[in-house]
Amino acid sequence: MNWIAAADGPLSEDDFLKRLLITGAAGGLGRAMRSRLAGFAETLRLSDIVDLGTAGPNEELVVCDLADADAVMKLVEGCDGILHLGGVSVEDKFSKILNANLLGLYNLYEAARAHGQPRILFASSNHVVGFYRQDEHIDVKAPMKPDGLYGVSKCFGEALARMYFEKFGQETALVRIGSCFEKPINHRMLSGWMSHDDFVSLIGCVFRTPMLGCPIIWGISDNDSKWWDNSHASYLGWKPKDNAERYRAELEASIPRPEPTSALAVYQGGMFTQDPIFAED
Ligand code: NAI
Ligand code: 15L
Repeated sequence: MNWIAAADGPLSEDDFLKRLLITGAAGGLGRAMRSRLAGFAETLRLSDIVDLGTAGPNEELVVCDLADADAVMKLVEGCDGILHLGGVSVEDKFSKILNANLLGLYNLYEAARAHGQPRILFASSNHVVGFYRQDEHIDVKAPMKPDGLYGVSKCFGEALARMYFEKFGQETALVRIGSCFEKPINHRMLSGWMSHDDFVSLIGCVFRTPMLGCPIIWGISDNDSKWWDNSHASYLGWKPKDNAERYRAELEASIPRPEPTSALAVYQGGMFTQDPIFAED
């Protein structure tokens, strides 16, 4: 079986997971990870609330709503790792965020508790600290400053994971992803961008390290411009290799630099800081 090199070299057979659950597998990141993680486990169990297409050779497909506790209990059974990408991924009505990101996460942790505590990588977000300014450099000790209800739901997720770690020893990597897309698409992303390849190598480190604990990790590539310090997590051996700087010239030629007073240029969370509280129907 083939596995993409993680920190310093290929994983040995012993490092393979039997069954890795990927929630949110139909989403942008889920689709990017689906093929890249094919060799990471004997079986990939892919789940989403929407259709997932046709199963590949080592894939199991499960359509379910994270808010459905019984379905999530079955979903997690038999898995020895969980890459949790599922949920509402931008600002939205509170009822939607509540179901997917709060209730859904509670269901996932209860299912993990019932089924041998598989290690979890939780896709948290830079929006837990979105109201820090771009001229501030912070580490994981900085108090949260969420920039909307979506950011608050990720704060909840980090707190929930921490409680399950302290109370039950459930290990989770809390990855505060900056902007994980094919390439940075605005000036703000020159600081917060993480390449898909660097995310894959981070996933490798998280599931390979003998003792994970419950660290917060900034999900960013090795960008020249950085707001966040990952030095506390060096024990994971993660060495991101890409650098958003490579795209600066292309970006500057294609879009104007934002006004210095615009939220896009002022806050780490960019335009998320300007979102309203969306009204329920
Ligand atoms: P996405 O919105 O493309 O994918 C999320 C997936 O979750 C969707 O396929 C959606 O159908 C599924 N989902 C939503 N509600 C659900 C429910 N109740 N039950 C089951 N599935 C449900 O988002 P993307 O970009 O793929 O992000 C994945 C994760 O990473 C999200 O949790 C997001 O908050 C987090 N993240 C992503 C960043 C990025 O740059 N792509 C940055 C920071 C965090
Ligand atoms: C996020 O948390 C979102 O899920 C993603 O769609 C991007 O908007 C990203 O943050 C970002 O801040 O660029």
